[in-house]
Amino acid sequence: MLEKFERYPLTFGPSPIEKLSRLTEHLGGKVDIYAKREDCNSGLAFGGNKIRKLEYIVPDAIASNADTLVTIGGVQSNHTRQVAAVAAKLGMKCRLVQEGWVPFEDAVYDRVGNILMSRVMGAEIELVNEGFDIGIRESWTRAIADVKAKGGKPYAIPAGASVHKFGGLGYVGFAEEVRQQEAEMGVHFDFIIVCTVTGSTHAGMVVGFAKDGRARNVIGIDASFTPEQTKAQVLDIAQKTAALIELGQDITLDDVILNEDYAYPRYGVPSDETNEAIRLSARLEGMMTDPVYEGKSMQGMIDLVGKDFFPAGSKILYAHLGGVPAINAYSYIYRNG
Ligand code: 5PA
Repeated sequence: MLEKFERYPLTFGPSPIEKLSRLTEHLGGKVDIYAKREDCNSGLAFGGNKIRKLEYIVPDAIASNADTLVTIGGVQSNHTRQVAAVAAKLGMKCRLVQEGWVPFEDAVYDRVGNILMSRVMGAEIELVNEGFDIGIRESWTRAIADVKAKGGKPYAIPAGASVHKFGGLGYVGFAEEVRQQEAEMGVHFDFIIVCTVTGSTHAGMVVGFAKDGRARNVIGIDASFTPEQTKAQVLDIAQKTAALIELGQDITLDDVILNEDYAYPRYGVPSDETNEAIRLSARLEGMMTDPVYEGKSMQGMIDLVGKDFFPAGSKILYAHLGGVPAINAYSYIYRNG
């Protein structure tokens, strides 16, 4: 599906799929749970879903002769950390706008985890006091103009690398990779669980799995707490990506399954139930998840298993998209584990 697109390798290769046997057993054993470990897909500053997306964006950045990658996220954005790592690897500069998307009051929220690593990797960081919004931000447009004004050649990457013309391709490739691994493992996944915020991870999967009729088996768990905007963005990216790769099938709103039940109390703030899900998968599997994204999709998957949402015998693939470094910024919550 992606043969005509250039890809710049940044990952180790296919990310591993492992069975979560103890979690499966703990939840009653009626369904089998597996994880695809996008959280360890690369050696670039702990990896994650943005690295896979950036493989299809970097060739365009190089072709444009840019010398600075410019992007945006919240203070503890994983995306900005991954862009900083890729810029370092390519020998480019990196300019990051980090907005106050999360009203969280850990004393060192803006000193540890993702932002710490971005600083160490040499990114120039501007903290901006603006609230959460997955759309195009004025602060980002200003940063791009500023790089130009100072004689640099910016390459603009939107939040989450999502509303970029190639933003959906990486997770189309994920679906191809899963099909290959299914053939090798002799397993067929009935459902894929994905955490959704800026949308191109989910959108790419919808397009990639549409090829074998599984678009609606991709279960998005919203973590944005602005699900209408997120769902519209997933649909838009999926439709544009389908056209770009000449999928030959229409993607409609019904193909975007987004569960809104687990994003509370708001973006970036974990609920008690999210924290319990983080502890459960950590204690049963040694698999860490974070309070902003993957803890919420883990909570959603666990809750849906308990509600018999998945028919008995289903095989479920939890896409672990990374993000663990942010947990350092929430240290007070986990001070006793
Ligand atoms: C993020 C995103 P999408 O933005 O593609 O929907 O992916 C959601 C997601 N899991 C899921 C993890 C660990 C993520 O980091 N992170 C953003 C960031 O700035 O880090 C784009 C919001």
